[in-house]
Parts: sequence; structure tokens; C-alpha cells
Amino acid sequence: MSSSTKKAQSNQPHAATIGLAANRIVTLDEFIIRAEKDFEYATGELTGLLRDIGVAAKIINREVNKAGLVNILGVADSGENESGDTQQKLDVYANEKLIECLQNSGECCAIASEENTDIINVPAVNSKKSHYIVMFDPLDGSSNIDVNVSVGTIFAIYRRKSDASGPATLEDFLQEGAKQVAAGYVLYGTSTILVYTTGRGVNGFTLDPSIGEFCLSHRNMRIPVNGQFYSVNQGYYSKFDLEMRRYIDHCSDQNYGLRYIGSMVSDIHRILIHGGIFLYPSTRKYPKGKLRLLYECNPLSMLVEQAGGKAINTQLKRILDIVPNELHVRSTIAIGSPAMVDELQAFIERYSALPI
Ligand code: P6P
Repeated sequence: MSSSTKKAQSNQPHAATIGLAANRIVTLDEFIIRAEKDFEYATGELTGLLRDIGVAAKIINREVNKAGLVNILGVADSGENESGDTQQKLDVYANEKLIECLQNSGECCAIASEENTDIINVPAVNSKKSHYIVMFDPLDGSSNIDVNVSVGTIFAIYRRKSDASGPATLEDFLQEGAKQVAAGYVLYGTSTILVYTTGRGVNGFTLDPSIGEFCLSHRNMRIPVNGQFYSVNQGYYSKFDLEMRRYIDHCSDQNYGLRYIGSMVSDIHRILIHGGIFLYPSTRKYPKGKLRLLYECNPLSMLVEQAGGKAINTQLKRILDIVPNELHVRSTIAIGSPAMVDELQAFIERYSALPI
């Protein structure tokens, strides 16, 4: 299929919604199955993977929703994860449930998680040879759990590069974000919503607890070209490079609102719906940026691009074109409404002390 045909198709509403009455309940399962024929590698494996992630999300949601009532708040006994981040108990729980659900179905051959140093090879189920790998941040923004602020799960799915007869390798995971075959997030907020893309637009499904199903609630999401909000940790302002400070001053001069939740999934979800820009530039503590390329920046960048937005790093490289050199590599990021990302790019080109 030519790239122009693919691009043209990628802007078409998802075939799974064509012919559906706007007010009819469409569950995530039904949507995924209807959409399966859209997908180049429609073998049912990807369908199975997305459904496994949906099941894990319901299980995690149950615990997140009652976290205040059971002794699952606070820092895990282990203290820190492999990346040195403080590990919250719900992080550990979410990580275990996602791995469990993905291992049970055998739809993927290997997993990488923010909570684990190395990749986890998944034993074949019924000697099935899976062609997919899954990466995730099981509970992003988990430092907010104890104060009842929204948190999220972020996932990315790739086809493996190595031969299906053997175990997955690190090279299977060190692929640029443009090679993702699917990406998404689950936002455990005032309601629980699962948003995903397989490269044919972005759709959101809100969990209806009365029937235990994710139901289509945000068809073919499109990000506003411009926005009135910028999202950055203003506390680091004095430590940002000149070009970032100049852009933030510009946002303030334009009377843009500052919205920063400290939970990236929440900030990106708001930007997908209302428009805006999210920035995590270089800081003294994180000179290469704080956010992880493989399981935070890449999946969210695929979603935002599929919804018509843009995502670059502060060296003006498209996030999805960055070739990772290690599993937990970090990146700076500017992501959101295309007109706002373009405006930031102009500030970086104008004020950056370093050659861009
Ligand atoms: P800071 C949460 O820890 C996270 O990974 C993202 O969800 C969030 O956007 C960012 O870090 C917040 O980082 O340095 O502003 O507290």
C-alpha cells in the first residue's frame, strides 16, 4: 500500500464507526473486532492484545478507585523502581496486572515496563508464535495517587523484528516511535477512559461501571489547531534555557491559561480535547528531559499526531523519528496543537544559543 494511500486512509474516520448510529452503544471489544479488517496485519493478535489491555485497565481501575479505602496507598516496600523513581504500591499492582493479563493470552512475545530494568520474555501459550511486543508505563503520575489526582496507564505496541522462533531481543524494543502499530492510554480520572490508535485515527472509550464495559464516547478525536492553554512546570522557569523562557513569557503575554496537573496523561487528554501545548524541556535535574521516550513520549506522540497534532523534542526533532539507544532513555518534549508547536519551534530557532 503506497504511503500516500496510507496517509489518505489514516485521515478517514475509523471504518469501525461507519454505519453506526451515533447514539448506539459500541463497546471497545465490538469496535476492535469491527476494526480488525482495517488492519494490515489483521490476524486477531492485535485485537487480542488491545482486549487484554482493556481487561487489565478494568482491574487497575477497580484498585485505583478504592485506593483510599485499602492499604494500597503510599510507597511500595521496595521503595524505588529500576529507574530510581519512588515506587508507589499501586505502581507495583498495576505493573503486575498488566504483565499477568498479557502473559495469560500469549498475544505478545515480550514486554518492557518502566518498573522493570530489562525486557520480560513471555512464554508461548499453546506454542503460539506472537509477533508483537508491548511497552508500558503502568501508572504514570503515580506520585499523585495519595492526593487523589488522576493517574494513567500508557502503552505502545510494535511488531517484533527478531525471528518468531526465538526469544525477543532488546533490538525488538529499540525501534523509533514511527514503527508503533498501536498506542494508547487509560486515564483513571473523574471517569475512566481508554484512548487508542492503530494508525487510523484516535477513538476514546469511557468505562461504564454498570455494565463493566468501555463504551465508545469520543469518536475520531481531532486536536484543535490552536489552543489557549500551555502546560509546563513553571517552578523550573529560572532553570529553563532562554528560548523556553521566551516562549513561556509569550504564552503569558498572550493571556494563555497555565494548566499543569503533574500527570502527563491528564495534561495530554485535556490538550487532545481543548487544544494547547505540553512542554517538558531540559532542566538541571533532567538535562535530557524527564519523560521516557519509549513508553511515555512515543505512544502519546503517535496519538497526538493521529489526532492532527505535533510532537517534537527541544532540538526540533520529531519524537517519532528518534531512534532509541536504550530501553529507559529520556527525552525532552513539546507536544500538542500544531500551530502552538510551530510557534514554539520559531522561538527555539530564534533564541537558541546552540546551533539547531
Ligand atoms: P515534574 C509523573 O511523574 C511524570 O512522569 C508525568 O506524568 C508528569 O507530566 C511529569 O512526570 C511531572 O514531572 O518534574 O513536573 O513533577
